[in-house]
Amino acid sequence: DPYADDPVRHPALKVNSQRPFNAEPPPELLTENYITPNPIFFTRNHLPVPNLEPETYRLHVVGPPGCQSLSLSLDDLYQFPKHEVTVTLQCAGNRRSEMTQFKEVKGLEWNAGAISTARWAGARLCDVLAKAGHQLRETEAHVCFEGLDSDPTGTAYGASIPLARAMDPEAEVLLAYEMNGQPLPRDHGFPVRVVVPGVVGARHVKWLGKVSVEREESYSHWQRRDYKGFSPSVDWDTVDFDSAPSIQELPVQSAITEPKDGETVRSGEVTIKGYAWSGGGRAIVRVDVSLDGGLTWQVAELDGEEQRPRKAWAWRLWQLQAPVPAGKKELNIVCKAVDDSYNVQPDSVAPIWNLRGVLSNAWHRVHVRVTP
Ligand code: MTE
Ligand code: MO
Repeated sequence: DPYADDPVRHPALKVNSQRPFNAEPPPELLTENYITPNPIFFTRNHLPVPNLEPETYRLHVVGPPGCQSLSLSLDDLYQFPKHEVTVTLQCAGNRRSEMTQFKEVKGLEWNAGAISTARWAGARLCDVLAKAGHQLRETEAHVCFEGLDSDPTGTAYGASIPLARAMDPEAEVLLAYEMNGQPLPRDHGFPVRVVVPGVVGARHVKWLGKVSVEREESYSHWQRRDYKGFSPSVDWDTVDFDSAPSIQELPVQSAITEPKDGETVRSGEVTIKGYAWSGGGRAIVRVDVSLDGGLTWQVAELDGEEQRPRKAWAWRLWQLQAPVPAGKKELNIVCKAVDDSYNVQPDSVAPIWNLRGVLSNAWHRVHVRVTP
């Protein structure tokens, strides 16, 4: 059993798949803290968790011809200026189960918990690439990452991001060795992972073994044959993965974490809580909440840290306390967020449904009963 050596996990996690391990925190725990505690941070593994020795760990940095190749130990990485940043990581498949309800898709049945926030620390990728003598600023180049996790044929997890993002100090791409002040937990990439603020989780390669600058995107299955969006009309017979760009920045997203779907709330006043986030550093400027399925709206209060323009890498938590309209027996609670480009969420799944169930960001809906 290649999974026999996987780490022990927190019992509160809702498990979607045991081998490989995929799990999300329950909604009410997800928004209990602005920073998600490490033990309940959602986990998305495609393969068994490697068991790496910090003493012998080496990161291979391979530049284009003319550049130096580096083999960096953990101590070597600690010599670079330590950079810290709070970043929300979201899987492209977050909220996939809502797409499934509309029409079958292929993928893990994530609810709204395939998203979490941590304070990450490590070396900036641009500093490490500069050390390798890397001065290219070609718009066509890519930085490819390879994990040290692999399948029985020896194929490793891999992904890439455009070189321009990697080289931009303002993009704050990290080779992270700390998560919330602790060494990375094994499930989250010990000893080193990539953190790409504002970009889909799939590019945040864990158990990082190799970084290389290439003319082409990563040839990994997960870069080329997965994590892409398609029209609702595309099915498994007609899909052409080469025709769509790889997902990088994610669209605006929000979800309700309290109350839960199917719950009973007391008449009088109801407290509604949730999260909102957008990709590419776009800040959340507003969250609208409806108690009547979207007929009328109220503006929620945004909690959490104030966001820097163009560098809003982390989510906002939000809440709304609202009187329950007299005589109501049930509430259809809906939320939708607006980012600082005035991007909005689509009102329903149908127009954004896709065969892989990614980019699921329709208005989030929760139905509750009211006790008289
Ligand atoms: N990196 C490696 N090496 N192997 C993986 O399976 N999964 C990716 C990414 N990095 C993965 C990986 C995906 S799809 C996501 S959403 C994030 O890691 C999840 O990170 P987390 O488990 O720390 O939440
Ligand atoms: Mo993911």
